[in-house]
Amino acid sequence: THLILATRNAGKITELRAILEAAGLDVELVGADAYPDIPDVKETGVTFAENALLKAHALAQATGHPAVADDSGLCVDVLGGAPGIFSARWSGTHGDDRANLSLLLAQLADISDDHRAAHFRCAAALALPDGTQRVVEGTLEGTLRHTPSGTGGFGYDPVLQPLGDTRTCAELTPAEKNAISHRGKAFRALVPVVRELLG
Ligand code: ITT
Repeated sequence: THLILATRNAGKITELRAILEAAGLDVELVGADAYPDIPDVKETGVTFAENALLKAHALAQATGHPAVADDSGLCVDVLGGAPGIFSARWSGTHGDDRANLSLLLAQLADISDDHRAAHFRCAAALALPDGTQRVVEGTLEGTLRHTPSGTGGFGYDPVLQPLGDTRTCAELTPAEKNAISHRGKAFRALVPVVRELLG
């Protein structure tokens, strides 16, 4: 089966390939970049799940192949859950990880260590060309550092320190991150759904 990863985020694609291949899915994974003529869907949902379903459904309809999508972000307690679904465009420029991270750290400059709880959240959606849709979620709880550390991963990884660890997500190996991450949890939960619906 041809399974399309409905994302143009390179960091996500790397992680999703590793997570889905480790789960032993017998599918050919093709990134959305293989379909450059299909315009990006507007993320008009108000939840991670809605946006993940929008992305997966749009690509499944446009290509005629089953598609999986990820909608994810960082939710900071003291900011009432922001940036949340706006994580990729928090600074105003979509996908500018450095600018997004700098703005967030500036906004949290006066917040002490005791009040820097945050979590990553990921919604993983599967959509079939016949309109069938499924979505599951995963989270990774942690605290936010005052300064970035590490070069792995992407996005806000250099500042999120998972509960129970002394390193940031950007200091974990890819396998260590996938084992505990919001994305790893969500997509491992999606695998049996993919098996059930695609065989
Ligand atoms: P696609 O819509 O093409 O998948 P995107 O980057 O626009 O790509 P999202 O709207 O889901 O995707 O935004 C995800 C953002 O959340 C991402 O740009 C990061 O800033 C942040 N994020 C999500 N998962 C993360 C992770 O594992 N580590 C660090 N930051 C993460």
